[in-house]
Amino acid sequence: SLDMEGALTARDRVGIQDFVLLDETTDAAFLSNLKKRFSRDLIYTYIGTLLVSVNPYKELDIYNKKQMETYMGINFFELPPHIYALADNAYQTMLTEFDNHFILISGESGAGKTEASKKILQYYAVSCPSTTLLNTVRDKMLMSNPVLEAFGNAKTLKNDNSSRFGKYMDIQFDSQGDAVGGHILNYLLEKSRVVHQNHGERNFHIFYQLVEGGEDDLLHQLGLERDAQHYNYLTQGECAIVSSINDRNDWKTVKNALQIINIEEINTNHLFGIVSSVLHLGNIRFESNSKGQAVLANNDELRWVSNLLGVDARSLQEGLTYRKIEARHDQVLSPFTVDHAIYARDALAKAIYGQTFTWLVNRINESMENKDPSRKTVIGLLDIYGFEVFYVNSFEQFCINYCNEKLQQLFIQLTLASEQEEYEAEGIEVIPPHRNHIHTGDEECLRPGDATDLTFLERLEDKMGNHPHFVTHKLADKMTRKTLERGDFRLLHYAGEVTYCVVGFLDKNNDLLYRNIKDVSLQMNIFIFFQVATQFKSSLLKLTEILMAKEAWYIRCLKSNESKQPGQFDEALIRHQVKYLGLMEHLRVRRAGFAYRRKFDVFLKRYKPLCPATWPHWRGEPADGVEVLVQHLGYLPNEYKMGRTKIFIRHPRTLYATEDAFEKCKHELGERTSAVYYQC
Ligand code: AD9
Ligand code: MG
Repeated sequence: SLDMEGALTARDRVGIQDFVLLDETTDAAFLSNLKKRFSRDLIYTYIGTLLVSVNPYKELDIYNKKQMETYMGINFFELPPHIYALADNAYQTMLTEFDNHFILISGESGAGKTEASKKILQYYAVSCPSTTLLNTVRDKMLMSNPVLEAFGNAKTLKNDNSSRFGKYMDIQFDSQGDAVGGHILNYLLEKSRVVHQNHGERNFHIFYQLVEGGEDDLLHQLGLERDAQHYNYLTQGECAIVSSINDRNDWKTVKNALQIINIEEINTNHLFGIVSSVLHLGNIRFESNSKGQAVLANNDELRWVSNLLGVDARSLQEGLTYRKIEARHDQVLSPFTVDHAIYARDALAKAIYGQTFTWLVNRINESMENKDPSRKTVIGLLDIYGFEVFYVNSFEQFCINYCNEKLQQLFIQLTLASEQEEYEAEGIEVIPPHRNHIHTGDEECLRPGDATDLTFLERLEDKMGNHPHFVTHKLADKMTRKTLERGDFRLLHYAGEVTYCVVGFLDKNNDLLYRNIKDVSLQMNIFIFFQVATQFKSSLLKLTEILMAKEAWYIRCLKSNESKQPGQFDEALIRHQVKYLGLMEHLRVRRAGFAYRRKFDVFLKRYKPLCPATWPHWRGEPADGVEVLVQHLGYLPNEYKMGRTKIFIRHPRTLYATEDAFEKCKHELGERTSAVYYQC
């Protein structure tokens, strides 16, 4: 019967689509709701306007054009939660309020951040009004993705397409809402991957794409073998072939994308020349002569490198085997040992690749540049590398995790402050909720200037010795000491404990190129400037400023399981993420004051069928209509407050009851309500 149907509400079928409406704010209730939805492929759930997303590890049919159209211009809460709804809401708000926004996408490695950012970009590409001229800007923005992913993503143990750089992209809109331009800021590429990969990991995708997919002619010109196994820099991880990756197809996509972002053929050739030169460099071997000095074991590769880069072969050879020492007016060449030579070779490969990446980002930015200087607003998309912990963690993990820590702090700062601000703006008084202490790391660590890795560690001990979230072998108690090596330090991050091995920290931090290698590399016109890893901290600081000046939207991505299995919901893993991402806290803050708030007109539009006085039309002010409506529904005075533009509802159950009534009424009204509410 109708009653029975009515009783089986949306809630039973698909769980609660907004955690704010949960009966109780326990971890168990939270997880059970998430699981219920996940089992029905409903990967999105709100906490108010924050979007929680659980990686399904399978293609869902929810990202097509029809879905996009469904979400265009809708009210946020009217349709099932979707990333398009959040994208649309940010966009509509930007248009009506003419201000800047950003979408912060966070979550650990493999949680789905990059996929989310792509979905958002695709949504804007389809949903914004279009003219032929602007279509080209749009295509370029979309096509920047495959290119940057080819050069900046790699297979790691956590993710087959792991971002190894941080990316902040501004999408610029004119006052009509047309996407008119874009700009990318990139953060600290993990250059060490160019010369070294851990077991089970790969180098950056582009190398395999080129070797697998590159046309015969091209490979011939570049002196490359069609075999990744041939290259030192591609084989250390022993997994050149990955089942989820089709390097040959990706090669075509990247080539096409390079064209669309206006990289001329000559530069494309140059670009692949440089990529190849890195592979050749990696195959240069050294031998020790009778004096213990490094000499080249093979000349072919050197010749290829010098040809491809357009640098003098002799000075390249010299740069790889001698150090230039300046003595008064003289320059003295001091020979390297084999180890030093390998170090110099790898340093050059990393520098070349790093600068190429910077060059690419600059070219992409030129091509997406907004030529019209008139007033514009932006939506920024932040997609960085996620928090990651491996068996051995080095400088790269330290920077990545530090970056995540900073963004978590920003999130906390922004969400709590903005909650308070909204109450004030609406003239509503609430007592701020009690907050648990949230762990913060210490940024003191990101400073150069030590002589060796171990003196760096000692200085860390001096500086941080008393910090409760920092421990080393020397500082540890007996039990903990057993789990630490002498060169280790351990930090308690917001997302968990990580043990870092300091070996190589200093080199990586200083990012030194030997002097004469630097001279060689300066011969290449592609070099624009030298980026030092320690700039990272200040660039993150700048990023924070950029973000603080905008209105924030949040997507919190959760990794469903460690083995990339479709549909698998690893409860312990998810519980841990829910905890460290502060989702329960966020939820409690949302509910501590007034759990729910909606603009008067929106509230009225949805619930007006519930009251004869407001159905089908309310002719007066929306605020008055809302008042009449809630009186009719029997809201008690302490259950809600009328703000300046919104109604605030204290307990979810109040709204909940209203929702249930609405569900029932919808059946009775049948076709009269046209919106496809809760069509999941
Ligand atoms: V990392 O910090 O860059 O290592 P991300 O970016 O968080 O990480 P990514 O977006 O790359 O993770 O997602 C990892 C994989 O999960 C993807 O390659 C997809 O295979 C899978 N994934 C993620 N999101 C979705 C989705 N919405 N639908 C289907 C998804 N599959
Ligand atoms: Mg990513």
